[in-house]
Amino acid sequence: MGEGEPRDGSERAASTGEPTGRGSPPADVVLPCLDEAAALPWVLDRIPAGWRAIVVDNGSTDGSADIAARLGARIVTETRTGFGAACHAGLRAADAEFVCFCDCDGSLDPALLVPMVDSVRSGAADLVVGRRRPTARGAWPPHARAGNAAVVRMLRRRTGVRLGDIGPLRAARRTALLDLALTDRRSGYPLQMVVRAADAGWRISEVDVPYTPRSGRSKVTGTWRGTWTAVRDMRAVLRTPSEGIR
Ligand SMILES: Nc1nc2c(ncn2[C@@H]2O[C@H](COP(=O)(O)OP(=O)(O)OP(=O)(O)O)[C@@H](O)[C@H]2O)c(=O)[nH]1
Ligand SMILES: [Mg+2]
Repeated sequence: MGEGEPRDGSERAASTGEPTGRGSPPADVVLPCLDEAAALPWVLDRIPAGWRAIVVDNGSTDGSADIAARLGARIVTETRTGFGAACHAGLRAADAEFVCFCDCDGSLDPALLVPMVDSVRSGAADLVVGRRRPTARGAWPPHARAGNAAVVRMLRRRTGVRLGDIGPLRAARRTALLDLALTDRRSGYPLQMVVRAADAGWRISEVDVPYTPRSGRSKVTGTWRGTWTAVRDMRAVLRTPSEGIR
């Protein structure tokens, strides 16, 4: 399958198994969404049974919010642009004991969140992060991987936490996440979550997750400029001393 080529739901489902959340505690899945009409049907179909999808519409002009509402998601509208603004609006709207985050572009399978939430529930970890493992060329362009690797090295120097990826697929307890009082509203949001969690003594664990080519148009990592902006946002997070961000 080539880069950017749309995949249909059956192919993705075959690669990762059927969605299942039965037997797991209900969780809310926050899905930041900026023009993801092409990906929404597959993404929402993969939300584990009994869980709630919270699609945070961040100024979409392609009808994403209507599509998501028709497919049964809760819609939250966030007018402030930025990945972090969308994620945080979703976190604030959530009310389940466990909150997950997942990109809404079809690159990550929300069904993979079930064991991640189980790990938090069992007390094995406070934050579980999916380490992206690309399944095809083009899923994760080399410049984006290089930027991510640099950020991971800086994270380790800053906190001692060893992660292979600042991945967007995550699970944690809702109240604990709110207590982190995250302030970044751009691309630094996922990194700030890890930094503050580390500073607060959370146990952070990582699991491998398949990363497939996104559906629709790339907004960040598909371009050098987008990647550079993301790395700049993340460096700003790492430069902020712990006392200054509490
Ligand atoms: N970049 C960006 N993404 C947003 C925003 N608001 C919501 N999103 C969503 O956040 C998720 C992650 O953004 P992506 O565009 O996939 O960013 P990425 O995965 O780093 O890079 P690409 O997939 O290559 O574009 C997607 O579901 C977007 O639709 C925003 O203001 N900026
Ligand atoms: Mg993406």
